Amino acid sequence: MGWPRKAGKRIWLVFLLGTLLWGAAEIIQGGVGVEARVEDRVGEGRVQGAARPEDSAIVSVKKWPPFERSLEALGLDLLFEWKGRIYILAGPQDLERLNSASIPYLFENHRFPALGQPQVSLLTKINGNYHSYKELETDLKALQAKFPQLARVHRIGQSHEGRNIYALKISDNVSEDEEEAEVLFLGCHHAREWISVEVPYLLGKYLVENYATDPEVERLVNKSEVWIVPLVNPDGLEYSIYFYRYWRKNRRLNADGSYGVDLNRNYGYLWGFDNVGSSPEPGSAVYRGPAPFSEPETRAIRDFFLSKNFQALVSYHSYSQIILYPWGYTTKPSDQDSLLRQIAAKMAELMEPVNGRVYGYGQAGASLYLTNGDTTDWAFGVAGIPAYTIELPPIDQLGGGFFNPEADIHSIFQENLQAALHLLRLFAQHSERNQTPGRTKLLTKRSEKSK
Ligand code: 0X9
Ligand code: CA
Ligand code: ZN
Repeated sequence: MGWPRKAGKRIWLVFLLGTLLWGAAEIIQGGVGVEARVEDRVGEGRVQGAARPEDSAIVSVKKWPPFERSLEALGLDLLFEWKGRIYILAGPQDLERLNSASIPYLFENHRFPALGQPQVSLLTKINGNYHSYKELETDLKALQAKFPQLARVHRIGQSHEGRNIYALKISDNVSEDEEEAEVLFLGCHHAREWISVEVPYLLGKYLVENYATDPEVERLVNKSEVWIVPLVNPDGLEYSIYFYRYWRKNRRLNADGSYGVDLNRNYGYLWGFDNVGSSPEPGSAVYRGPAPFSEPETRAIRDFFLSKNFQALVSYHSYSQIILYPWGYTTKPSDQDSLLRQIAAKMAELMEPVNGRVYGYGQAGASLYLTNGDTTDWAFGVAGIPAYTIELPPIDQLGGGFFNPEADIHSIFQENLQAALHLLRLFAQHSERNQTPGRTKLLTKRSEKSK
């Protein structure tokens, strides 16, 4: 969940910014007063899942191997390492866990006074230029209205709280299902990763707006069906905007009174493989849910995916500035490792000259940390297609973590556009060469192989 790679002095600035947003969220929240107070959630002597900013603390634990090993099992929200300590965003339930694991910690809230530059234009609206659910809905429908031949909005499901999950289709003859390469781009499994809504949305906008003037865009749009689901977790995003900026999961009310399932641990391939890559504890930031595909949001993606014949998938997240591919559940490479690596390397190579940002790449389970039940292991596991998690900038917490300045949205999109165009070229070309409809046999399907 965004583990740092280096430390430096910018730590202060970053945290000041975070605290500022935090403060703003509290103000809004005070005015709205929807969420239960913490006392309401302490039932029968049990502290329930933290949800509001004032319920959480930043604590630090000494970076010491035995502590690190115990921490791994707790599924806490690790923020960064600094001067030999690990900083953690912890709610009351998390503090209980640290207590029962006998891990000593220090409260660090005093280190981060609210100063510094806002990263979104808080004076106009709290999410600045980032899309809220409603703003995205409006903008998607506007794209369809402006480019009726090329863009169409589909509703592929609903969230727990009844918000629509939209898929934007971009293609020539968009109302017809043609024999063209299908590629899927997903955004915002995780609520606080706001930039991951913007990148896929802007990709769709770019393709339709440049269709008439850019012959390559025209060719790619004609030869493929690009599907974009910019907001997989609408309830979580709204919660992150209006209540608690650091929210990650969806908004399921769990049996123990805590909230949220980590949608990127709820997919059905090797779901719950172990308790390192996901957690069985409802209050955990990486809670996998009660069953594979227990969540309406992941079911929407599953059913939509299975109704099509996708040849590649990208799921945008933040942060770490790295391109990841399966497997995530193990450090062992897949049988397609060299091909997955080669495509990732090419994407990173095309991205770098745009703004000078260097994206790392590698197998997810070996590069970042283990996960199970994530989107890309599932897509690769069941359909054998190249599936990438692109962790958008910055590289680390010190570079801003989940809080990308509005001014960076455009440049982050521009570099990611090059990676997306590369994938489209690869598959649009492939289906041209094959002249065969449906899935190209770029990768061998697992189901077709002898076990
Ligand atoms: O933990 C995640 O779900 C992703 N990182 S994030 O900080 N955006 O939460 C990483 C998923 C990478 N995929 C695998 N490791 N399988
Ligand atoms: Ca078409
Ligand atoms: Zn994420």
